[in-house]
Amino acid sequence: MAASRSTTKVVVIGGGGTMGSSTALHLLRSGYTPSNITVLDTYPIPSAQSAGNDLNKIMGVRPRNKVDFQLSLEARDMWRNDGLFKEYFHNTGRLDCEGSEEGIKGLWEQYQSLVKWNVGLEKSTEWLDSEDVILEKMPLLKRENIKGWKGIYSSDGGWLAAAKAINAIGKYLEGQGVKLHFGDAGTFKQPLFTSDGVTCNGVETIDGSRYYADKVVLAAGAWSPILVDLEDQCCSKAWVYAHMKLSPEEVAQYKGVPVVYNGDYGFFFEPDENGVIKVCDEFPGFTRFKSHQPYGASHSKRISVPRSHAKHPTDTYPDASEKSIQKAIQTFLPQFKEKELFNRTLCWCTDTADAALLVCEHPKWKNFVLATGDSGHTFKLLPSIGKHVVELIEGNLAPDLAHAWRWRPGGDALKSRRKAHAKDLANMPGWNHDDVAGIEGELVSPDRDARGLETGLTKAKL
Ligand code: FSA
Repeated sequence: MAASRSTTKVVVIGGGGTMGSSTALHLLRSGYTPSNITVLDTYPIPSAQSAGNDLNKIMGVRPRNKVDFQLSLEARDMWRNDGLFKEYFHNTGRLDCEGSEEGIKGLWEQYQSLVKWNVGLEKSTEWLDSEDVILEKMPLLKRENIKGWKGIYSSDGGWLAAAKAINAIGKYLEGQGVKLHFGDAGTFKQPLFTSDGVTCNGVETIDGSRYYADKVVLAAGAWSPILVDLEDQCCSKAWVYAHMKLSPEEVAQYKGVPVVYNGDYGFFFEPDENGVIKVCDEFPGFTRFKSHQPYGASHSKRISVPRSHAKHPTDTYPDASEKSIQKAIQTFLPQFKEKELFNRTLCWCTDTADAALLVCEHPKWKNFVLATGDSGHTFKLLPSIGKHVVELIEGNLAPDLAHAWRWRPGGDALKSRRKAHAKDLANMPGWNHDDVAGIEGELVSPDRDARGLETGLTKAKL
């Protein structure tokens, strides 16, 4: 195995994002030769259009099954102990609360599933049965806003400095001599195949560059189902956030508070080193259905196409999101309800029907490996997920992981495990701030190549 690791060439598409950067890291750590690893991304690491390029993400063990459980513990261990990652884990604790009957029932089930494993979570996890005990954990909440709430407090949770952690991987990859290509030279156009037409041996990017390899990994997050036909197994959706800035006195008050989450309102994090708090609402996501033909599809189909905030920096989020973010602020942080919000942003993830990852070899294209289907909860696996992608590449992924992450068309990724269907951005006024002169996006009719992929101006703006 050692010899073949040193000679095997791997291309990672979307290597500037969460699953891609982790894959490149674990290839290096497994002994692959740096110059045999090629990372492609439209943007430098951390890719500006990756969901992982964010101020913070929630950390905490919230397994839905045994596979999730093992992965979460493995990742938690690396966030705590791995030299590359540990400075990005902020162990402030995590407070999940619910106020509705249904929400409390779900939370109680979650609590029971956490403590049943007998691996220490019963010590780090507390059931909070009243407003009083919730306020003990988070005295800055207002009693009148949390009437009837119950909660789970996880002392092992907190938040992850997401973009910084991916950036640390990027710097390491660069320092080790991994080949990095960004811009048009890093933007996927199509897989390349040997003369049998089914064995993938590389990738062509939109500038015409060709990168030949033994294995190709597609880890393009929300862009994955746009680039390659995934037979509707992934549905890309946007979630939103906004930032607010606290004064030094306010920062002093809020420093070190746990991440507070409520499924009916959203969540927020302690201020970062610049006094910035990120606030999110919680909802089933926004789709953006368009007619589009991913590589491998025989015709154009209706598919939710992400729109890169990086390429559309004047976009914000729908008017409806402003209302729900304000509602979250009034509930969690009422004293800040007059604060100016900035960096209102859409952030794209891709849901599978059962919210498990899609990490498998493409059933028709040998050596073309998928590492996608984040379903909104994969950032916490940044330190470790790439290890399992490498196991897949080497043909020794554990059977339970291989089963959970298998190619499995047929489910409803649009609904996924959400409470309701996602609304489409076409029906959500207020978010799209294209130049009215028609230079941007939708007003320009796209050039299309033979596969129907948008090319030229609008391709670059997907
Ligand atoms: O890891 C976690 O459970 C945090 S989820 C963060 C989030 O914004 C979700 O709240 C949202 O529903 C979507 O899945 C995107 O990620």
